[in-house]
Amino acid sequence: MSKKISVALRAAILTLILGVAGNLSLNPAQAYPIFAQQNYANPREANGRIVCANCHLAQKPVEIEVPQAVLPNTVFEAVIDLPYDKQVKQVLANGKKGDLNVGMVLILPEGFELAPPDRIPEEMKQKVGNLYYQPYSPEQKNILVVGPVPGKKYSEMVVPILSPDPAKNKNVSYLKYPIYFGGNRGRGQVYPDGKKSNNTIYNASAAGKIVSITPIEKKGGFEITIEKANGETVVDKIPAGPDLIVKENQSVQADQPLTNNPNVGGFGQAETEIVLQNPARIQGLLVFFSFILIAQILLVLKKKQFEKVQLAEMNF
Ligand SMILES: *[C@@H]1O[C@H](CO)[C@@H](O)[C@H](O)[C@H]1NC(C)=O
Ligand SMILES: *[C@@H]1O[C@H](CO)[C@@H](O)[C@H](O)[C@H]1NC(C)=O
Ligand SMILES: *[C@@H]1O[C@H](CO)[C@@H](O)[C@H](O)[C@H]1NC(C)=O
Ligand SMILES: CC(=O)N[C@H]1CO[C@H](CO)[C@@H](O)[C@@H]1O
Repeated sequence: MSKKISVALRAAILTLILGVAGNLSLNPAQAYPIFAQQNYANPREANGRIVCANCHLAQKPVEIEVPQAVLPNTVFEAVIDLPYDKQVKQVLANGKKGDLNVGMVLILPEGFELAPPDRIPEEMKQKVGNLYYQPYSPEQKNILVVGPVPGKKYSEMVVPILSPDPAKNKNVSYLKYPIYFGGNRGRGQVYPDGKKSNNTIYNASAAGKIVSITPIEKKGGFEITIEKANGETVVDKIPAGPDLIVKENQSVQADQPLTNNPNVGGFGQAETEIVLQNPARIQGLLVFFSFILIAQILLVLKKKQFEKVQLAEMNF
């Protein structure tokens, strides 16, 4: 029990250090997996979409590699890759530019879970590093999340996984199972409540002429006043972060972009398969192979014997 608490404490301290080091406020747009955890009982929707895509609108590729088959009650690794250009900077929640964070959700078949530390081989521990994977919820130990963590260090992750034992868990069978994976780099564009983050494009809310662009004191950003054809005015607030691409006196259409799109990150999902292999089948297979081998040897011997007989006959 105390071990569990200390792991949680270390994770909390790590998050704090990362937050301070990265000059981040503990802004929710940074803490993506927790958002999904709070808002969705299951991170994978019925149509197969992983819910992170609701806030991370841009798409970027992700990769996952697992063994083709595993034996029951065995520790193996899933290798995750979130490729991106490490040089790029993104708009942080405070409007400044900074490095991208990464995060991911891994949906394993029922019964599979994070390998307990005492079962992870030393060599695998080295590869895992200081990442603390957490179950999605206390009931869903087969779903793992991590993030946000610095992308420069963790764009490749190794997840240590323990396979279940059908002899002990009746819900599990020796079958081929799907594994779903979603990975993200960079901040989201929308919060779960629908509000936009600083890391997205801002469009004109109405058609008309831009009559003024006023910088917002202290916080940064701009207030853009648009005068419609009927003389009414609307004010579009742009937070610190995205760059303006319109000027005073310019005419704009409704939904015309007022800013660039500062987002450099993106989310992607992938799926793969794993076979939970019955060791009895492998033993059976080995026995079968041995038989074939013996049969082949016997055939060869038989042939040699036959050749000898032939030779003997020729010598007559
Ligand atoms: C098996 O599945 C049932 C129903 O889904 C669940 O209540 C039970 O906890 C599961 N057993 C194990 C060992 O996971
Ligand atoms: C803003 O404009 C961009 C580019 O035209 C478009 O892709 C995007 O959907 C628009 N966003 C909204 C909220 O209208
Ligand atoms: C916009 O138009 C007004 C009135 O014609 C003019 O005074 C102002 O200088 C113009 N602003 C810019 C940035 O061109
Ligand atoms: C939506 C959002 O993330 N808004 C933030 C944009 O940046 C300012 C600081 O410039 C923050 O105060 C906002 O919360």
